[in-house]
Amino acid sequence: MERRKFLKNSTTVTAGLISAPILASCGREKTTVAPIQDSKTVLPIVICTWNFENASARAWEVLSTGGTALDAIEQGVMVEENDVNNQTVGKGGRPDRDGNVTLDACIMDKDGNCGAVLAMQHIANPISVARKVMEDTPHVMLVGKGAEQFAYEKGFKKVNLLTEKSKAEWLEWKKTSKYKPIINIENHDTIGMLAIDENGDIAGGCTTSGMAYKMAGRVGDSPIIGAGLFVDKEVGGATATGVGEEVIRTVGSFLIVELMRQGKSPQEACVEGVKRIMAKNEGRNDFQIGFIAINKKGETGGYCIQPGFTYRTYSKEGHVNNPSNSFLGT
Ligand code: SD4
Repeated sequence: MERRKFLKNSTTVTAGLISAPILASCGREKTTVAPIQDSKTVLPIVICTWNFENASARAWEVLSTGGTALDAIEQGVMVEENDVNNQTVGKGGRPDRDGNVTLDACIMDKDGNCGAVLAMQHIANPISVARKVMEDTPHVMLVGKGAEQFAYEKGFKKVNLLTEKSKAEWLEWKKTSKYKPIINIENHDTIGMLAIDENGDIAGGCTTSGMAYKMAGRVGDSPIIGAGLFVDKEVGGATATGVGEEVIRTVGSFLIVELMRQGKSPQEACVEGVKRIMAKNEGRNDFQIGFIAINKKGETGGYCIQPGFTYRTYSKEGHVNNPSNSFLGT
C-alpha cells in the first residue's frame, strides 16, 4: 500500500510526455524513460478484443472527457460483464461442468500495480473487485471464496450469475458431452482491453467466465498477469483471448510486450506470439487464440490462429472494427 502511494507520488506525467527520470514499473530502481516523441501519436485511444462496440464506446466516453485509462478500462469491460447476452463474460456466462458460473478478471495500471480475482462466484463485476484487490490490499490475486468474501466486505452484492439461457444450454450439453469442456473455435468473446489516456498513461484489463463447462476450479489465462494481460508504460500492452492453457504456457501477453520492447510493431509482435504457440502445437487447427497489442505511441495490432478474429479501436480518428489476418488463413 505504502509503496503504491509512493510510486504514484513519484511519477509525473504530462500530455504525451513522460518526464524523466522516474521510477521503473517494478518500483525498485531508478530508470530513465524516453519521452514520447512521435507527433503523429493518436492519444487517447482504447482497443479491445472482438467487436465490442458498446464496451469500447463506454471506455472512449471516459477517455474523451479527460478520464484516466484505468477508469476507462473498468467502465468499458463492465459493459460486457453486465451484458447477459455475452455468455463468456460476467452475468450470463456459461458455467463450469457442475453448473457454477465462476469468473476471472485482472487489471493493471501504468505503474505495474495489478489485481486479479480467480474462480469467483456470485459477483457481477469481477473487474471492479480486481481493482479493489489492486488498490486496497497488499496482494495481487484473490481466489474463490476468499475473493467472494472480500467483494462482500467491499459492498458488492450477491447475485445469481447463471441465466436461464446458459442453464438450459448447460443441461443440454450434459446429455451428450461426457463432461468434456468446449475448447473449440466458436467459444470466444472474452474481453481484453488496453487504453492510453490523454496524459499518456496506459492501463489494461481482462475479464471472462472462462472456458465453457470447464472442470470445477479450472482457471485460464485471463486473470493471470503476463498471460492474459500485461502492460508496461515504457513499451505498451497486450491482452489475449482463446484457449488459456496455451497462452499461459507461453506467457503470451508478456511475450508480446517484450517483443515490442525489442523493436517489433504491435502487429509484428502479435504475429510472433501466435507463431510461438503454433510451433508448440504443430498440426493442430482446432483451437483459437487471439492477441491484441498497443504501443505507447498508440499504434495497434491484432493477430490470431483462426479466421474471423477482429478487434476494436476507438480514438478521435474514429471507431474502427479491425478484421485481423490469421495464422490459418484470413
Ligand atoms: C480462458 N482465455 O479462460 C479464456 C477464454 C476466452 O473467449 O478467452 N474465451 O481460457
